[in-house]
Amino acid sequence: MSAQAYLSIAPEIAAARAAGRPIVALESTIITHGMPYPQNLAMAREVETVVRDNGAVPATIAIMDGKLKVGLSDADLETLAREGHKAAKASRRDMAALLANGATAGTTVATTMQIAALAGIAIFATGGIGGVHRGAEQSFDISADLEELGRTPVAVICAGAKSILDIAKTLEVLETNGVPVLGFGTDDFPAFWARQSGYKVDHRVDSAADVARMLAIQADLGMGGVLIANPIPEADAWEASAIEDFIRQALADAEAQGIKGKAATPFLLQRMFELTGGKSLDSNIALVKNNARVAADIAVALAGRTA
Ligand code: PSU
Ligand code: MN
Repeated sequence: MSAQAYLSIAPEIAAARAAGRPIVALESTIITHGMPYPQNLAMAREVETVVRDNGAVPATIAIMDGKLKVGLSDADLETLAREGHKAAKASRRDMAALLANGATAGTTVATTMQIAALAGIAIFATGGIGGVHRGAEQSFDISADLEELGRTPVAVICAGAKSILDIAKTLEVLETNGVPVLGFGTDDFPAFWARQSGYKVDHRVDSAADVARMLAIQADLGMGGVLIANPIPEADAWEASAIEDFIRQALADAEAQGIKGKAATPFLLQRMFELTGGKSLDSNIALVKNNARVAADIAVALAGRTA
C-alpha cells in the first residue's frame, strides 16, 4: 500500500483541496501535551474558528483509529483534549507503531508537516516549534521538527521558539538544514512569549502576498519547508527578562526530576503554566490564534496565485 492508504481526509477538506481553496493545517500535540484540559479543547475549537473567519478551511491533524486523520470532528477534538498526556505524542519515528496499534496520538510539528504534505496541504499554523534544547551538547536533544522542516515542503507559521530552548543553536540547525526563516513584520526572531529573542531572521516579510510569492518560488525549486516567525501580539507579550526567571526555574525542576527526551517540552510548558499562575497559557493561546490568522491570510494569498 502507499502512504496515501493511511490517510483519512474529512470530506470538507477533500472538496476544498479539489477546488484549490485555501486550507490551513493545525497540529494536535498542542492539544494533548501542550495545554491542560479544558483550555486545550477551547483553544482547538477557537483556532479552527479563526482560520474559518479568515477565509480558509481548518484541517486539524492527529493519528486516531489506525489512520492519519486530516480534519477532525468535534468529538475527535474532545477525545484528544480529554486524553491529554494519556494520548501518545507522535514523532516521525512513532508513526508506524501508532498506526499498527490503532492508538490515539497528538501529532507534533514534524509529524503534522509530514501528514499535511501527504494530504496536499502547504500551510500549517502552530504555536512554537521544537528546537535545540539548552544543554544539547550533552543530551543531544534536538527536536525532529528541525529535520522535518528541511525536507518536507510545508510552510510553518509559528511564534518563534521558546527560550526554554537554545535559540542560537536552533537557528544554526535550521540553517544547516536549509530552512528559510522569515520574520513576519519583524527583523528579530521572536521567542514565543516574548516578541524578540535578540537574534535576527534571515529575511523579513511584511505581507501575506510577499510570503506567498516566496513560497511559490520555494515550491518551484523543489525545496523543503519554510519557517515563518510571527511575533506574539503586543498586548499578550512578556518582556524576555520577566519570563527568564520562570524559565530557569522550570529547567532546574526538569533537571532535578530527571525529565528528558519527549517528556521535556510538555513538562516545561506545564511548569511554566504553574509558575506564571496560568498567565503563560493565556499568552500561548493568544499567539496560536494570531498565527492561525496569518496562516489563513497566507493560504488565501497562495490560493489566489495558483487560481
Ligand atoms: N511548543 C509549544 N507547545 C507544544 C509544542 C511545542 O509551545 O505543544 C509541541 C509541538 O507539537 C512540537 C513538539 O512539535 O512540542 C516538540 O516536541 P520535542 O521538543 O519533543 O521535539
Ligand atoms: Mn526532543
